[in-house]
Amino acid sequence: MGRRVVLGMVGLGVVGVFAGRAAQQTVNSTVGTIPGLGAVVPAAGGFRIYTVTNGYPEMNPNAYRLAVYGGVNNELSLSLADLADLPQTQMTKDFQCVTGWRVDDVPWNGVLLSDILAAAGANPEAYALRFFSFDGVYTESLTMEQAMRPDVLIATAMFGKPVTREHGGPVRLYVAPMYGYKSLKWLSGIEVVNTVVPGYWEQRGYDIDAWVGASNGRNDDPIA
Ligand SMILES: Nc1nc2c(c(=O)[nH]1)N[C@H]1C(S)=C(S)[C@@H](COP(=O)(O)O)O[C@H]1N2
Ligand SMILES: [Mo]
Repeated sequence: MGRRVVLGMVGLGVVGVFAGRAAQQTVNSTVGTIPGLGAVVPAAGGFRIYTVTNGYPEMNPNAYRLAVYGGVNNELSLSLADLADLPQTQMTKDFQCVTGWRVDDVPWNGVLLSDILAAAGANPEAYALRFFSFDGVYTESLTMEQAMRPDVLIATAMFGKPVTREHGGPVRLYVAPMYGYKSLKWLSGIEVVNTVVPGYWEQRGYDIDAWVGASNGRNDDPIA
């Protein structure tokens, strides 16, 4: 296993708070104007089920692999059993879509993204990450600094049960302090890269740094 990734968190705070306020203003003026969401299906607990493809991709849990590659010492291809062997993290946190709906107090389980990056021996100098979905279309991005936060999870369970197919199972990303579009479903790959490549909605005008604003009643201080 690779060395632990150690990154300083200093310097995120002020920029994060400021960007959060700016993003909130953008959000207020864009609610209800997201194109291409298609059929939005209501689900348990107030979630809406989103997909930018025609449906929900299917994955045999035994065949599932999470690829971790790019700027790493050890490329990984993690089965669900491999993920279960890594340190497990639980957190109960809200989920909020940029369009306005929100689900309070969702219990999440999985592996911290930082623990996966440590297992891969990710280059701590690398600036960013790209995330890929086995739906073949959706992508996301985080900076390395964001990815190392203790509230960014590779989620294998929601509400105490394996992540369902419509919620992005068997494995999805959960970025607690940011709007739901950062929480990519049907996760298949994580690439360690040197520049941020904007994700699916970010290429369509949404903020790359999607901090949920304090004005929405959240407590997730970007400084964390
Ligand atoms: N692959 C994929 N991931 C995705 C999306 C999507 O359409 N496809 N929608 C995003 C958006 S905008 C939100 S709000 C959440 C919704 O999660 P849910 O469908 O589990 O409620 O998933 C995010 N991740
Ligand atoms: Mo969303």
